Amino acid sequence: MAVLQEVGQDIMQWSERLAQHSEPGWVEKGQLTVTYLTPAHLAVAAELKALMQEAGFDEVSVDAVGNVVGVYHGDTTDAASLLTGSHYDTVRNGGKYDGRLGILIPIAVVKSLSSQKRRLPYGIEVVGFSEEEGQRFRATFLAAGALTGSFDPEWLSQRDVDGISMAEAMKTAGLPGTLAAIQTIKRDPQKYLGFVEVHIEQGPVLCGKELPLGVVTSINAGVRATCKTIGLAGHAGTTPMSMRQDAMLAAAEISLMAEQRARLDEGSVATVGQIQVPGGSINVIPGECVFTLDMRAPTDPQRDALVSNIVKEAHAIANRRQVQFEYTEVMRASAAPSDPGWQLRWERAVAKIGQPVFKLNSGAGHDAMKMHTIMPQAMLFVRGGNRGISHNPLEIITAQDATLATQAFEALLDEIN
Ligand code: HGY
Ligand code: MN
Ligand code: MN
Repeated sequence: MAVLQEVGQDIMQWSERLAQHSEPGWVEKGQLTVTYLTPAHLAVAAELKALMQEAGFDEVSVDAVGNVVGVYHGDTTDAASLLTGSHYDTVRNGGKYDGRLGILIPIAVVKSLSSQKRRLPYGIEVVGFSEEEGQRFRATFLAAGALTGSFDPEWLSQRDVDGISMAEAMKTAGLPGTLAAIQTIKRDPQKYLGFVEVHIEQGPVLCGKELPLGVVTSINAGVRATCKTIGLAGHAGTTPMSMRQDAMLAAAEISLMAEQRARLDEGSVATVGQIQVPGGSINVIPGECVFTLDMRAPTDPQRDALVSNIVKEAHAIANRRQVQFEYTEVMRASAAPSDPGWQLRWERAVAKIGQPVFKLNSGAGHDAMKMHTIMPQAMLFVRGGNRGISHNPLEIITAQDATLATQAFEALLDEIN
């Protein structure tokens, strides 16, 4: 197959083209926030649709949950397909490459195939997953969930901070917003060879080892929860320290405990990403505090031990402080070991383009861990600059590494026979 030269420049330009769309309140500050079905999100979907059409896909469509799907047929219409892609939503003030790189690289590969008028003995289906980050609604991986038949009907009635339900947001975006329409998205695994995803590493390993690419061995398991501590609001000036039921201090002690507990294990992490005293005042003892917990580990048993220890100790802290502790799990994803066959294909592809083969696990969650539930999957990581920082506007890659990743993807296609 023709080797793609300097395709990385195209990919960097396409990344900028997508990154021009951001939400009010963020775009004015030059920050990137694209959450599910906002006008900025719809604008990115339109750009992806156009990019796929320009690249020569045979079919391009937007499905009932907002996934942008491009199909490049194989040499026979009943050929099975390679499924690939990643997400195009972002965290708040996120980076330009998280998710998007894994859509743009296969678009570049199809563009090369189409320009050569080449057909493979299998099709290529590229999915721009519409929602992976779980920002606007507590419905993480909802897009991949629709493809795997695990879309939770409850999600449709979830409301965002403005009280808009997901179903209403779908209808406003011109989508059906019905479970029946969403259930038609489920993929039949028999029609696919497997799922591959290219993604930035989002960590410091490849950068530290000065390697452009890494083959993923497994994706860590995770649990996310929303939490609330309920104490007693009181006068900050007259209430003695010994008589307080301070909800925020209970949350703070729980947060520090979670940090300490995660430090005990190799590979476990625990994060309080959001914390707030609703309706708080400078001179009022917090009566209530809401916060989130994100807990992960390389295996399900290690994750489960981490979660149960943290939740048990959180209740003990709350009791000691005469505060109530409420815990609501909002996401649970099992560890997703790479399919050995697809992992080997990535290893061979990386070697074939003359790059060192380095294997690592993924601390970050990905659409691939959801697709893992119905078909074999494996991922390729691309080095992140700035020590691999991510979920941060400092997230960066190079055009050269984007070119290498695209060449590796092309080489992977040769490994499928
Ligand atoms: O949080 C994650 O691991 C992913 O970036 N959504
Ligand atoms: Mn992310
Ligand atoms: Mn991601």
